[in-house]
Amino acid sequence: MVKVTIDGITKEVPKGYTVLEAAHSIGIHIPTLCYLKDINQIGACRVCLVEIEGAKGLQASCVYPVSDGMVVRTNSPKVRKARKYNVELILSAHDRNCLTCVRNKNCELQTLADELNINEISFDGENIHYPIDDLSPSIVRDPNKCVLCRRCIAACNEQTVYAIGINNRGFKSVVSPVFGRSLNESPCINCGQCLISCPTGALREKSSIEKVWNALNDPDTHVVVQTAPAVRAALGEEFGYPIGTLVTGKMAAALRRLGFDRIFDTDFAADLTIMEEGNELLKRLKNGGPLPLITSCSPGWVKFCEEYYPEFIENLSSCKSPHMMLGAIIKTYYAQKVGIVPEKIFVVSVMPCTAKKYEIERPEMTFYGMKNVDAVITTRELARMIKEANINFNALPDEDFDDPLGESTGAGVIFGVTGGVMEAALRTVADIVEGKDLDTIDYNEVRGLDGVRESSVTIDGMEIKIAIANGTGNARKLLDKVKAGEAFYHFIEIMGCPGGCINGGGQPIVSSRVRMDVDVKALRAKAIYAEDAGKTIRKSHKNPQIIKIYEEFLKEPLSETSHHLLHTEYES
Ligand code: HC1
Repeated sequence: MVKVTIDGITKEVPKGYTVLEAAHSIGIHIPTLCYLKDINQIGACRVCLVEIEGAKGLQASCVYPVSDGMVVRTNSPKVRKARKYNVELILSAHDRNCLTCVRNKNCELQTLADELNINEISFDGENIHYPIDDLSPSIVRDPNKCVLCRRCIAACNEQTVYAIGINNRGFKSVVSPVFGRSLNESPCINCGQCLISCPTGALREKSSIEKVWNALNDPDTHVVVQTAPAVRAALGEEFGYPIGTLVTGKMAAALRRLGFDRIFDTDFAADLTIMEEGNELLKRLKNGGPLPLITSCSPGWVKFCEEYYPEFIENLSSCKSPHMMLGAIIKTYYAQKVGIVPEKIFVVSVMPCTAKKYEIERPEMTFYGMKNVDAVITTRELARMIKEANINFNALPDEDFDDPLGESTGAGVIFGVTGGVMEAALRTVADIVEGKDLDTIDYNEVRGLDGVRESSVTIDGMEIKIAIANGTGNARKLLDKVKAGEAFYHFIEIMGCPGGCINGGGQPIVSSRVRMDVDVKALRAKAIYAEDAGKTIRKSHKNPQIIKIYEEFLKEPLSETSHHLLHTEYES
């Protein structure tokens, strides 16, 4: 520990802390812009400047280490003037169309300008107008709103994708893929981790809101919506609920008020995935491979695999992701039940993920020439639609999903957090192999938020080696070990985003300041496990509607119908 005095308060703080962390730990707020805890700590924006006795000039507190006896001033006239000057300079080159910006009221630059009492901008700025890159199916890049903080670059590097960097020099500096290309021409995996790291509106999702309104407004179209497991654990944040509040019932009610004809749950299809993928695992174990079986429900991860680890493509599960499965089931099984031709059905998926927008456009994601899913909106876009429709979300009653594809188990909901697919699969595979309803439901060995987790479970005397990676940076570490022959697993779960879908690129954006205090992933994960624990049925194969759909339609896991509707192939 070292003793520091900040703004007259003397305290002991851990050695190795930065001045920013030390100030924060004693309740003194220093404004920041480029700083993002654990991701970007580079002192580039000069907003967190402080005066340090004995140091030459003002120092960036986010990178300056504390030392014993240090005396710091975070709020002197000199500091305030420098901060204001620096933010004014940033604003002078910024597209200030705040009222129509997707980040209006959730923009860290806007908050800074307000907190620093900036009423006018003393500089003209360069005002170079850059073209907007909207060619990616997932992410729109608007360099006119970029503050060059590099948080997006750090997040992308953390994913080991390296799709973007700084190009050009001086006033012409711009964050973009190499040679100023479009994101669509880069190795971007569409995960959106850049987007949820951006303090402004320089990165946003490609909106499908209009497309969904058009479908809802068409009396000849039967519009069916499904919601991913992780959405319910985060949507409430857009309406002022604390992080980690479950709003499953209000979400279903809001979707009904928006005019969707049926409200189904992707969790049902997560149960269906377990039936198919669990049996695929058993088949591969019996036939000797290819092993490891690697999950394929995260489209960001699948793209990463194709781009960087094509030798593992044969290991990917042939199962389509749950929402794609549900799309196919809605347009066949459900369509037959309600007597509507599939061409008249429009399926909307509400996802915590920007890569799902790309996934639905993949040629592999069709069946009998039809698209599985017609539109994907993110959690944030759903919140915008609810606000646009003037629905008082907080006053809504809790309502249920519709039958028959709204019924799900605890196993389905835990898909939303890293380790969840593995745990759900184990709950079912263990019962199948042992031929009984086992008491084991919670597999605590696969839970947690560590980037890579390895374990083994013994089922009916057979040891199954398993591993879990979340975030493609961690997937890389794990796969490199497998490639080098340093590790062997039968079954691997990989999710493209750190923490899994709860932290997907389509989830509500939490400011850098809040992220200093709160483990967003842990709180949302807790909500997901709470929903699981509260379910009466917690194993996928016990879902009555899953049993029924196999009896009435699919016949058995890995059947011919399953093969046509629920499985796909990836080419190397
Ligand atoms: Fe996911 Fe999935 S859990 S991919 O991780 O398998 O996005 O939430 O919907 O499809 O079920 C995401 C979440 C989601 C699918 C499921």
